[in-house]
Amino acid sequence: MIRDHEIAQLIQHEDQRQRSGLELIASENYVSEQVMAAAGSILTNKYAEGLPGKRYYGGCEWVDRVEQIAIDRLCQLFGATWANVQPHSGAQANAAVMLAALQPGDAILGFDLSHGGHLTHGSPVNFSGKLYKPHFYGVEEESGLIDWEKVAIKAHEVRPKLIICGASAYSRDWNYARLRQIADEVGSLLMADISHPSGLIATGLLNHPFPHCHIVTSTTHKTLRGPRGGIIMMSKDFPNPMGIVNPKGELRSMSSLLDSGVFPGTQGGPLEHIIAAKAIAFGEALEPAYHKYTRQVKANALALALSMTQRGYQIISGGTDNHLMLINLRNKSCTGKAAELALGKAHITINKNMVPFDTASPMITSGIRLGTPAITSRGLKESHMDQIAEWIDRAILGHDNDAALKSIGQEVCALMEPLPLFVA
Ligand code: DSN
Repeated sequence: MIRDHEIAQLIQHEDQRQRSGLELIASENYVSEQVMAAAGSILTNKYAEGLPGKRYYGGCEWVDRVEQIAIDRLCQLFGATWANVQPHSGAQANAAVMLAALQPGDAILGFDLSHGGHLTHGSPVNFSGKLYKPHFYGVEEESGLIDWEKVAIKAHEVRPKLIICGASAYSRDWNYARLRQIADEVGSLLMADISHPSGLIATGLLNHPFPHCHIVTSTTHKTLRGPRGGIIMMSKDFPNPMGIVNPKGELRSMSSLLDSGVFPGTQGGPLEHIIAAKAIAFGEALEPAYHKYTRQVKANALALALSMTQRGYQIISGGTDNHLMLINLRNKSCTGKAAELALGKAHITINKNMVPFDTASPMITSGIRLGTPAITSRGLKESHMDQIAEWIDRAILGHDNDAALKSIGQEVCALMEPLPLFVA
């Protein structure tokens, strides 16, 4: 019970916003009551720097068990043999990997942010682009697809120490096997950041980065449907290829470098309340109901993409294999910014997004990104997707007509308000 009236009221408004609207931000989701309860639990009071059984503080006997359960369930979910569940976010997970695997100034090769990549994969405004020497691959202008042979050419040209695959706005699957061949040819480590599609990967609906990728990172709050946070995993440990030794002169394992990359490298005390919530979410993801959920996420995305295409919207890469789609609005006389604003007035939450080869700025953009993880958690099915596409189309075409947007908003709320926030 929150007694701070000011904050309680604001949380109440946000609760109402989440219940009444259509949440189409591809990176958002709704968690179960038990995940929320753990995230708000008494474990927030505990300091536990270190790892289970190896802490710098007393009194860790219970959080040790919580954290070990989280590690074990995560390894089971992804077929990993090693995991660290402490990163506070996906960005923190990626920072820890780079600290462990690279020296400042080393070359890295990632997917271009403006083509759908992520800030932490080498953007010049991020630590990854400031501390390391970033190079990028992108999609083809015609097809909107990544050409793996062009990635190979780029890798041979720049000889990166780390190749990063994974994206925030790419609706197609990844060829991890080909990327591993490329990494081996140039003597690079290969890291997959599966933050977006991790839930679909865990349930076998997309290619699996293991055993091809040396290291895999993810957030836990997108398709994985856990609390906000990050994770790092490996399917097989190996001696670090950088030749880093311990005080006895022995080559350190990659797992020990990654653990050190998280703590003390980039973080202090782990958030054991969030780790408990992660453990619960991983447990939920091991249940058959979660497989049903991820299949529905994918089916909903396919249905929404089809309905948008039928209304004349151009989806980058021509469709979707996963939970999201990136839509080019250049043929609709509406910028991404204007679409985001108009849809917001109609109680439909989306984000503006640059499209590949965009000439508009990141604050304006020529596109929008739509995703189905959150609406699927609320119980929506393929049969609802055409209605959603119709609302989006009406809102974009009438983006400067506030009365029309208000009327769409009333229809949206009539559908969404009676639905629960979380359907297992
Ligand atoms: N904010 C995440 C997303 O929306 O995809 C990326 O960090």
